[in-house]
Amino acid sequence: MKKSIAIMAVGISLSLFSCQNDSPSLTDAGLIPLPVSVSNSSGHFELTSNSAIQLVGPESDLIFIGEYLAQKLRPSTGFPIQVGTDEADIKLELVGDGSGSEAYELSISESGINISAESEAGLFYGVQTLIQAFPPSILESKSVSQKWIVPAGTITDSPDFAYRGSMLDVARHFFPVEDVKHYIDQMAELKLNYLHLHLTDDQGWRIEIKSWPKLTETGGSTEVGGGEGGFYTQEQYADIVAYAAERYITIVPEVDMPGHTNAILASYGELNPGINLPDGDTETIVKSVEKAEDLLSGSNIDRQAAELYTGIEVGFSTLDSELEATYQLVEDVVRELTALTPGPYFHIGGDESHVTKKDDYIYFVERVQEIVKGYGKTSIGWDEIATTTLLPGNVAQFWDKANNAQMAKDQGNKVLMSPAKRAYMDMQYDSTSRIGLHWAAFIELDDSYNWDPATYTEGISKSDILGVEAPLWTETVTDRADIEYLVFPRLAAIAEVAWTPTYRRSWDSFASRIPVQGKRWEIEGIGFYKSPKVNW
Ligand code: TNX
Repeated sequence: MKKSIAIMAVGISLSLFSCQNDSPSLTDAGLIPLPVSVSNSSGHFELTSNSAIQLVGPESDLIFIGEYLAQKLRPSTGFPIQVGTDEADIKLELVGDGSGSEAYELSISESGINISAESEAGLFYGVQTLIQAFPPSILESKSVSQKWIVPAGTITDSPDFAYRGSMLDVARHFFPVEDVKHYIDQMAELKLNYLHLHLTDDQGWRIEIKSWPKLTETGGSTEVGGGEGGFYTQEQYADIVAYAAERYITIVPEVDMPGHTNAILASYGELNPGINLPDGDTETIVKSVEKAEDLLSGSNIDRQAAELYTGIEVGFSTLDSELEATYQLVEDVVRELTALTPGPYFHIGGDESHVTKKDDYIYFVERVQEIVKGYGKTSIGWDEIATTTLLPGNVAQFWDKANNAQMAKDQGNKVLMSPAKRAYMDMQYDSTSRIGLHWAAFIELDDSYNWDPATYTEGISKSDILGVEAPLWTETVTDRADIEYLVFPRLAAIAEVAWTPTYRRSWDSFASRIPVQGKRWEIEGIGFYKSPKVNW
């Protein structure tokens, strides 16, 4: 007992010492997500005007990472920070053939900094940690006169989950390419590696499909609230994919179907099984279910284009699963979109198809999985798809029903964890939040942090889980400021849930580190929500 008190006293005095000292320790640097292991040593590294970055490994592959780091360091320090193969005080080393894991090691001493990894992604994550180990002012865009010190120590780190994602709904409100790139930049700083783009919904179709041009001409022409909407040309989409890939982020495109398809039905009346818009009262959905069922059971459907929809009801639309033309559309869309998408996944939606009859839903989802497989991709779908027979390797994204996650597991398929009560960033923080919905919960910062994917849902354990994804639905989100208000700081919490092993995580630790991240966001001009749970 006495001994442990003595050890605690030494610990407290050491940490007081390190806080009061000019050069704080690595453990105080506000690293987010928290690395697996951080050990302090004495002293520090100082960046000077002679500092440079040495690439060890195939230069053509590493030059982007080296330049990325240099571009972060140059403006605030005013130092030239050359990047090349010459011996230098900051060394980025790719070990082996580059095909290894996302792990990295970062060691900082008086004489230099060394980041080594067995993959480029690992090196990139090491670079992110190094940037965080500098004072936040390193991110200033104009030169600041101060000493640029990094505390000495060693970090070894690797992610807990392979899939660490976020979703941006560009269908309810459209966001221009620059906003998506800005979002990607922020994701990269948090070591997230998948961006799921929800490209289509009742209110808008946001990706050019050359063989079905009216999808964007008509279907892309509006958005929630009646604004002008918009869409990405295939070139713009390819540009987003490439920009993300440079930051080790893989794009997952989603075409939501068979529900959430009013924009298709408004563009091509010949595909419409008779869906009309909900009329806005509280019984809307029920009524449209009944109506669509009547129409779907009729043999002589008078197919007419649906009206464009700018409201926020869900569950009123469906593709006609008995119509061959439906699958021609799906096949063409999957072909054109997968050709632009190097990543392994294609998201087929599958949620809230309330007006699709059960048998039709099953037939449709099973057939669409085959189409996606035919183009070499793995399907992801919202958890409802687990009520169908899943192809091996396909993934159910848990958002609502534990039962569906269980059905995916029982079929031997993996689950992507996006529980609405924890991971939905469109939920309000509390009743005073200026935008957001609250059908699932109010989600304060500690709520988005304090959960464990491996124990959240009964029956689903760690080995059943592909990873974690935080979606931002945008019914109430109209611009970049709105995105930032809902996403930050919660995305940082989710990033740590996905990266840092549970035994290393605690709310108190996160709450002590997030104010440093807040400083970084302030410098970067990110308008984040100042949660009252944190002493900013
Ligand atoms: C449910 S989550 C939806 C979305 C809405 C969201 C709003 C899911 C698969 N479907 O269509 O935008 O709630 O929070």
